[in-house]
Amino acid sequence: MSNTEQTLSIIKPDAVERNLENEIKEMFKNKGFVIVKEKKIQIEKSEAEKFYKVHETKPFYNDLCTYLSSGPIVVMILEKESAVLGNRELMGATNPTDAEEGTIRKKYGISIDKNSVHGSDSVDNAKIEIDFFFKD
Ligand code: IDP
Ligand code: MG
Repeated sequence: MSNTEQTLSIIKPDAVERNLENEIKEMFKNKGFVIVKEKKIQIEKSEAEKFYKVHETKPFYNDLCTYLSSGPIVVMILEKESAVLGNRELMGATNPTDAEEGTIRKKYGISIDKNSVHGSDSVDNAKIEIDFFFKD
């Protein structure tokens, strides 16, 4: 039985700024992800606050939203079998220090805040996040 899913991926400002967009996309493609839609945008802080609303009580919320809106990002819909979990595995742990060899965050992440990529954490959140960026 096939279980094709879509998930939302963001290449964050630290990675776009270092021109890592193509290398990171290659890592997705090499794992069998299809990039269904993509766009390079810069968002307002107010939009980042909406996107990360789940974290609004966290001490790092304000810095996180300032950061995500600080420069261009690449937002993508990725598709493959079990895409949500597969993307989380390929991204690696939130803190690059804890990320496994071969993951994007291990390879490119600078710190827990500048960790190069975002990925949806569940199928339900993937739908919400895809709508957030791609609902016309
Ligand atoms: P995730 O991106 O691996 O799903 P979340 O816990 O959802 O991690 O946190 C969202 C983002 O907030 C992280 O990617 C990271 O950039 C930032 N973040 C998470 N925890 C901390 C922290 O303790 N200090 C600073 N930033 C953090
Ligand atoms: Mg998360």
